[in-house]
Amino acid sequence: MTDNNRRRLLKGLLASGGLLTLTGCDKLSRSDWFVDTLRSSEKLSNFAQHAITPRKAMAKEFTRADISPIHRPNGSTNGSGQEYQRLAANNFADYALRVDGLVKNPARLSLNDLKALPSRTQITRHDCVEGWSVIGEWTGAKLSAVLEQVQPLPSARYLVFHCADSYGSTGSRYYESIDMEDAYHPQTLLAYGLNGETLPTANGAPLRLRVERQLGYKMAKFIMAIEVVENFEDIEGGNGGFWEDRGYAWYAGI
Ligand SMILES: Nc1nc2c(c(=O)[nH]1)N[C@H]1C(S)=C(S)[C@@H](COP(=O)(O)O)O[C@H]1N2
Ligand SMILES: [Mo]
Repeated sequence: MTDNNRRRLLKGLLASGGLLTLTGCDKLSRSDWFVDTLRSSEKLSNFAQHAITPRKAMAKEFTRADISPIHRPNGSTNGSGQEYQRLAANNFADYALRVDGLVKNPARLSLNDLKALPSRTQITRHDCVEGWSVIGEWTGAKLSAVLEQVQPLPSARYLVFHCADSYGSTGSRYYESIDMEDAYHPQTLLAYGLNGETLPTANGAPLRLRVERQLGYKMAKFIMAIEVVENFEDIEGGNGGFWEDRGYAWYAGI
């Protein structure tokens, strides 16, 4: 849809109040949650702005021929802690992702539960802030599908990913956060597969985030829990991520 068409559609929508039309329009459609949020009128102008200049572009996707021979791991190459070690020893058969916080239906999702959700496979480039890139084929559950199940409350603004490792000798747990815009993006995945195989330990087994238009440090590996929050001021250093607490930008768009 061109910007002009989008503007025209929006004008029509705002005049008629016909928000349901949105669900028929691919470019504008969101989850029911999002449409529900729209129904509260104070959010409407905010929405109009987003629809006209969306932060929704798709990241470039590549072909199989472009896949890097080795998907270079970085940061922690294994989870740590008793719980993670116990789960890993049993091939993650007893793993369950906890999803809680500001949601209507808190959930515990096994790998089989996650694999039963709508999934996506995409060949994308991973860019690390250190200046190197790798291309890999990721398979995972769409994060939007998880959110449709747990139903974030209207006050929900961010998802915080709690990981099983503490990086280096800091003793602090790795964690990351993204906003709802990225959470509902169609390429945002909870990945359990890399290059046609089960996600290797070094790359974040059993589950890692793919948020394709941001730098590598946003892509939390060894995810144990997702907490839905209104703000992250009281979590760890208060800046929304392990590296953010050490000075990196919270929004690492590329
Ligand atoms: N839990 C956790 N997630 C993490 C990291 C980490 O150390 N721990 N490192 C980040 C960084 S800086 C990068 S570049 C990528 C590396 O992903 P890869 O190991 O699959 O290449 O993971 C990110 N996610
Ligand atoms: Mo990185």
